[in-house]
Amino acid sequence: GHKGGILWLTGLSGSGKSTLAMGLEAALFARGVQTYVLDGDNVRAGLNKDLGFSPADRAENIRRIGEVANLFADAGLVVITAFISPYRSDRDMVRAMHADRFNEVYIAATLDECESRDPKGLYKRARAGEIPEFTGISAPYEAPEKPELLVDTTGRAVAACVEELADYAMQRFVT
Ligand code: GGZ
Repeated sequence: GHKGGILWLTGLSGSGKSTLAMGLEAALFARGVQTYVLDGDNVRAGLNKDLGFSPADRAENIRRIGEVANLFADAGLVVITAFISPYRSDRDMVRAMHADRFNEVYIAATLDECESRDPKGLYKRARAGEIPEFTGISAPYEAPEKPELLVDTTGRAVAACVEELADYAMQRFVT
């Protein structure tokens, strides 16, 4: 069996968080681990649709996601969250909420790399001044100092990154 827990992915827009979260969910499903993915599509569109991207709104976004992750982890699931969560203080707040079941996972890619990927054209729009407070351009990203896991996605296949994540999750949550 396995216990509940949280894999808290953090990284720039375009770093690969959502792609890796979905790949990891499939990889863990194949290994009999029950997961739930929280990302912008299911959280910012609903529960948090009243929130924008000011520092205060991001803090509240992260706080609520932390609480929801707590509930799913209580139910025994491995929760995978995929939010930029750019502020160290917000991530530390969630860590304090969960103590030992919180795992900070830094999905690392340089700003140059993320900007060249630009899958939704957001960096281009941010550079043009059309998106205020855009992380990496006009708002900060505070990289983790001591993440439980660092996955470097630059120049690596998605499958290789997913394997690294799945191996970590297996040793961390499977009993
Ligand atoms: C950063 C923004 C912004 C601003 C809209 N800054 O690449 P995406 O599009 O699909 O993912 C980004 C997502 C970030 O939401 P999070 O909830 O992960 O952010 S945080 O943890 O900081 O609260 C991006 C889009 O929303 N987006 N405006 N100004 N990303």
